[in-house]
Amino acid sequence: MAARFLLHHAPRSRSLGSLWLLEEAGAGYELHWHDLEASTHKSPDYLALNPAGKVPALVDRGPHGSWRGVVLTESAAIAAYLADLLPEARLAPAIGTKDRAAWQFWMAYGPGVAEPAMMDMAFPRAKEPPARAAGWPSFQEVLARIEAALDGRAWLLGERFTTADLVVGGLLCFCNQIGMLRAGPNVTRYVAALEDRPARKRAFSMGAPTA
Ligand SMILES: N[C@@H](CCC(=O)N[C@@H](CS)C(=O)NCC(=O)O)C(=O)O
Repeated sequence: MAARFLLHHAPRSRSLGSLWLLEEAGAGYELHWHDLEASTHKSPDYLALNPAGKVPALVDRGPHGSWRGVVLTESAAIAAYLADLLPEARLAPAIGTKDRAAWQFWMAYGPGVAEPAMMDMAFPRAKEPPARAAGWPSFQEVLARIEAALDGRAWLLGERFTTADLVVGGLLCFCNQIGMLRAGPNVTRYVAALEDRPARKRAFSMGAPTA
């Protein structure tokens, strides 16, 4: 039987976060490699899976391989889905536990606040929107919030790594790679610990198959 999950992935792209997650979870998966330069992610077949024409997209074939048409896009949605689907991987606090609220917050904070703030920093707008109308603050304020959240904690939720670290921390690692992270001591330590995770190293060292 084919692996349960099929990840549409491209090197040096956001889909690395989903690959990292599959490695953290120890899930069985196959990869469909895309070449963004060759626009394979704009083919009609792929647009039928993800009309946005972006990676990642995760196909879930179901526990017995018989599901059809179950496709998730959006990195944070994929992370939340897999964390709940694979509770034995302990990548999210269970529903009904105290830590779940914080996990839910950070899972929304990554794509809803931290990432837009990071994009605003990388690509400043010609005209800033009024602060009261913008849904996110400056990236330096985002960093200050994460710095405070990590005080005395290894990970965002405490002693246990969760998908919140993958979603929010993965963005910080990306900023670090491109030299845009002006971080305090907690975030600096946090990014180093994330970069040191074996599952992340495996995901980041996988090369596309040669034709
Ligand atoms: N919000 C989406 C963004 C995905 C995304 O922007 N992917 C980029 C790669 S980093 C992409 O596929 N770009 C190709 C294109 O738009 O042509 C997510 O988090 O999954």
